[in-house]
Amino acid sequence: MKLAAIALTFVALSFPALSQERIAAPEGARVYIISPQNGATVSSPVQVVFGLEGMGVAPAGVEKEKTGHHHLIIDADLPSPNEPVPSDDNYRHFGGGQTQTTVELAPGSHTLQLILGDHNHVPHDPPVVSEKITITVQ
Ligand SMILES: [Cu+2]
Repeated sequence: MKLAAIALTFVALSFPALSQERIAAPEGARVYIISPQNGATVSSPVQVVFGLEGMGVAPAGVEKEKTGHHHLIIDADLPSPNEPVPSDDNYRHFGGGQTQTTVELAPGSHTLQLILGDHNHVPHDPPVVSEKITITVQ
């Protein structure tokens, strides 16, 4: 039993992402969508501009205090804060440190939300997330 606990501790220390270790977000850190505005009617492709206050942007893989990189959540809910943000059409990573993007969206209603991730793509503690906005693509 004790040996198993030691082994588990070793695994957790060896793989920080698996131990669900989360980096503290600085007080007052805020991420927000500068554009488009909530409720806007736009045409595709849609330019989405990311805003960040109280923290800096660093590329994925670069461990630097009070930084992170953007993830754009399209038509989906917030991911688990305890693991790396998923990577698919609904959860897009901007690990190069980008602060804007252009997305192709089908006509209709869509939601957009930002969540910051650390060098391991894991959300901070507490998670730095934007308001979820709804736009209409014509
Ligand atoms: Cu990421």
